[in-house]
Amino acid sequence: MKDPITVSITGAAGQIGYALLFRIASGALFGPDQPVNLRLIEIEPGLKPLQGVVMELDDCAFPLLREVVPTADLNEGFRGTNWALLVGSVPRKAGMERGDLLGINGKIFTGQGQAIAKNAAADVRTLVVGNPCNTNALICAANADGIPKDRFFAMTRLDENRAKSQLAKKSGIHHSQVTNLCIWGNHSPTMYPDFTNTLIGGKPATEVITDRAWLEGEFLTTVQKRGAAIIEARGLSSAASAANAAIDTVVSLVNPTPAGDWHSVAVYSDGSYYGMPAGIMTSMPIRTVTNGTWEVVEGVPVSEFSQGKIDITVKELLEEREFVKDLIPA
Ligand code: NAX
Repeated sequence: MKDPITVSITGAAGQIGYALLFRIASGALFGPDQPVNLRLIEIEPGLKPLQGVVMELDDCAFPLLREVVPTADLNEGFRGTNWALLVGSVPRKAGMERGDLLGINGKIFTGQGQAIAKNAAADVRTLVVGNPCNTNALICAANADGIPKDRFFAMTRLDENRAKSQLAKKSGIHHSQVTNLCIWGNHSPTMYPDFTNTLIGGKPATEVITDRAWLEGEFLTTVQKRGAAIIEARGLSSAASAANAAIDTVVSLVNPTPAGDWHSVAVYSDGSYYGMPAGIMTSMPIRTVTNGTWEVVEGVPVSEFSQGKIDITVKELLEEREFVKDLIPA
């Protein structure tokens, strides 16, 4: 039997947590022969509901699940962890400005970055889901002394999956046939789902769907506003699809990417790709080479239309960084 992989999850008693833990425990991240330990992190008021979730995990008797540690202590929560999934954060409330939210949540990620650096396994990788996830990931990486920046990620996979599903519906071709779809920039309504390089059944999406006005209009806004549409319909924000996207992200980062394709995840920009400024976490086309090594896919054509959209989302990332500059050590 293999040694277990330890996964830490913050916000474990929240709705994404509830959709995520049981899939991880049943082998969705690392496969059917890989045992896992779960370290479940909550704030004090979340510990009681978390206790109930742990009871349910017990009651599943998952063959792959080894140790489960519920805790509000960050040192204990990140001890020996191989994958930190940072889901917990404070939701935006009425009357709260974007800057307020960035400030409140930003502070969470300074402490978590420090605790990861102090306690995690040498190979730790961190995926931030809690919003605003790109900038939270930037703060976390900046405060995790000694951990290379290329081990931090922020989730834009839900946007990629949403975009693929919309293109599949419009074209009548199954979503498994939609490839090469990159989300550029921020996980926010400014993100840009790049249909110009997407393939549907191996053909350019722009040849399969000839309604350019739909691609540049309704398609983009549907994907960008999908989160709000789900809240409107369900009365709650996306949870199962967000958990699924977190799983897809990790699976895509531990397994080599199929030849010619790429996947979307926000990574730390060092300024060398696609004119992205250095020092932001921005979504780009990523290819996993081996478990632990990934690269930005170079040479993806960026049309004038695409560049205009990328500029908007990058501007927003720079503004977010400015809001939280006090939380980013030089
Ligand atoms: P919930 O409010 O259901 O759960 C959040 C949980 O986090 C709560 O149990 C809370 O007690 C806990 N928490 C708060 N602060 C914490 C801290 N400092 N340490 C540990 N736990 C803490 O929210 P949920 O629907 O699960 O969403 C979680 C986050 O994911 C939100 O920030 C949300 O905006 C974000 N999302 C990100 C998405 C993405 O694509 N990147 C999509 C889905 C989702 O909107």
